[in-house]
Amino acid sequence: MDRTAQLIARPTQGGIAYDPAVEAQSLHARAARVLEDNWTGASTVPSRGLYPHQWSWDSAFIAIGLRHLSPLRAQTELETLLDAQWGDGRIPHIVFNPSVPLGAYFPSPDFWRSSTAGRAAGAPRTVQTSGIVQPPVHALAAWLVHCADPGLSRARGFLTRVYPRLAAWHRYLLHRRDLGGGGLASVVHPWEQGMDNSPCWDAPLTRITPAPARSFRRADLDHGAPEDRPTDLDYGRYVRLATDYRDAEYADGRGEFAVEDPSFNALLIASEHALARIAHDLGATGTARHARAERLTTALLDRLWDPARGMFFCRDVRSGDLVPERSVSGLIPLLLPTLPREVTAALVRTTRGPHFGLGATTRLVPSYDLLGEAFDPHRYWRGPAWFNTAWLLERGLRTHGERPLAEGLREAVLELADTSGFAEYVDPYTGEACGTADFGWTAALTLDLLHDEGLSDGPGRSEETVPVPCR
Ligand code: 9WN
Repeated sequence: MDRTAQLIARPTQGGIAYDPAVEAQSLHARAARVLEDNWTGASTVPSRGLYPHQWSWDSAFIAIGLRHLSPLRAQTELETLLDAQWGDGRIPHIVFNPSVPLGAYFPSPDFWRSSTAGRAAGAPRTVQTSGIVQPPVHALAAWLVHCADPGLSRARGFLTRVYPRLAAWHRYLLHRRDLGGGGLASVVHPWEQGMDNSPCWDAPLTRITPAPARSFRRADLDHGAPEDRPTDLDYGRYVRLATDYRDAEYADGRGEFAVEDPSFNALLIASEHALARIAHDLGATGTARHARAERLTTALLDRLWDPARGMFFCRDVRSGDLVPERSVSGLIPLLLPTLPREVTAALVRTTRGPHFGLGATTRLVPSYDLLGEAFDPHRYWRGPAWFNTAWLLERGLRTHGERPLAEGLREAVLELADTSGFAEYVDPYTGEACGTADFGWTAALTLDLLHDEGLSDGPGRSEETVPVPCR
């Protein structure tokens, strides 16, 4: 029996019969239990305590795992999120659950005031949301969810209903968020990129006057270890940026923080390829979308690639400079199928090299440079390893034919998800659990990798010409 089978259901003595009590303890069953416990009836919370609402990119990753348990629930997860989309196309980073007390998470709905401050941008009236966004993993997730059960998807008109919304979402990012004018989307808040406290934001954030500490109350410190969470100074800056954006009625282009990020844009490109496949499934050609994805890939290379350092970097749009911090974000474009061969080869070298140590010094790829001055193996996005970035890199390595490295990473994800109790993140060297336990995307992506065995890969696979398997 191979390792995956053991993790799905550990056999009793003799390896033939399955004891249900033992099976109930299997990694698969425990991951499914986390998703069941975090399900609220229409969507899944990242964590019952720390993050008790629906988060945008969490839901996309969660749907990718949920499709193996219930394709219907996975479709519903994405549909619930898309029901909260704004008229201008943005998908908000949080959809608030009205039955959760206001004090359970900060910033709460009364801070964002989406239905009033967001009116000009077309915020929905029936549901309260934040006004910022998160990385566009959604079209990729929608395609993978469709592939889990195309019959159910067609019977429910899933792709027909989500396609125009996803297209509007990409239009928003490509038109309203091209703040640098070079074709890439910018984030206007560190929370938008998803790696909140990354050292990449330190320099751009120095321009921001923090909101006074007494003007807000952090709820995150009630749950996480304070020494692992962002500092009060950083939080004051996050609050100031969000306040200013809200007070400008969420109009884009005026704020002092605007950054082009490699991972955010790589996910947009991957999702644009997925939208092309969705369009194709609905009877269109998808060619224009693949072409747009290629133009975006060229812009990503032109604006964010550094050949000397062998990885991508953020560009601070307000100063015009690249931010010289090495973040896992700069490796995630490996996900893209049509990068030049020398770029993918350099990315693989950097991933294995001293700054990230994959297959050498680290068990999972750290969120930030092991040799960077700001490295801290436990502080939020300043060194620990997250499971969603590992999943994206595993996919990228496999896309480019790096099978042994991909397999090693997959095995490490499964083992550390198991031993850490589906931790939010782990120490990249030791795998020690950090943050909250029973974290939604950790469980979901564990399930996905458990189901992933035996998928094809290969160098130079073109998503445009090869009939793409549903992955
Ligand atoms: C702010 C929910 C989210 C993730 C982010 C992660 C963290 C929120 C916070 O939790 O961000 O959005 O309060 O720190 O950084 O990636 O989506 O799991």
